[in-house]
Amino acid sequence: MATGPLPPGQHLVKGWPVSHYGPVPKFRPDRWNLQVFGATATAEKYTWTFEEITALEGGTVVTDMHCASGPTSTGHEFYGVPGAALLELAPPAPEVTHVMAWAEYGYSANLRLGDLASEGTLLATHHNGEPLTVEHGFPLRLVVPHLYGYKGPKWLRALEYMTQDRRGFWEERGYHTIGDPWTGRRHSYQED
Ligand SMILES: Nc1nc2c(c(=O)[nH]1)N[C@H]1C(S)=C(S)[C@@H](COP(=O)(O)O)O[C@H]1N2
Ligand SMILES: [Mo]
Repeated sequence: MATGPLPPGQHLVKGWPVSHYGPVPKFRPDRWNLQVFGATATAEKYTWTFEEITALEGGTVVTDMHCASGPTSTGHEFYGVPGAALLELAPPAPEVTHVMAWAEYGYSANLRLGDLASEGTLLATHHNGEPLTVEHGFPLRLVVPHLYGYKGPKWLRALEYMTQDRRGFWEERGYHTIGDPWTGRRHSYQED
């Protein structure tokens, strides 16, 4: 069952389909880190190991997931570090308006700063009480419940603070720079 009504143009699918572009990366704990770079308040770059990420206080969110190609899957409870908590640990400069979320192999998604700060946005390590499977983004994925799925990079590796908007992977390929399923902001031609 959906946790709420479906956004316009979406259809419900069973289970949790795997959807991404390119291969599934291998997790190498010794080489893995999460970085925050770009326009941080102190101009320094932040780095966490996976161990350090999992030691941070986590939160949960229950959400449906809306792929911009139509399918909506349901019954997702994610656990992980709230985006808002990360913003406190690595404060952005006052001029920051947008964030680029970077994944392995150069996948990226741009967000408004408010999307990252939003209640519900998580850097997720767990799904329905289990560690994420590798197909769904283990060790870390971004979950932005109020936006389309392409705004949530699996295999997240970095957040780049930006002082203006810049398009990510799907946003450069015809998808909306905001990517809000509830307000008809799916395709780039719908941008005003
Ligand atoms: N690294 C990476 N993350 C990605 C993608 C991708 O191609 N690469 N696809 C996005 C899209 S379009 C969707 S709909 C969701 C799908 O997540 P799922 O496979 O866990 O259902 O992942 C998003 N995260
Ligand atoms: Mo998608």
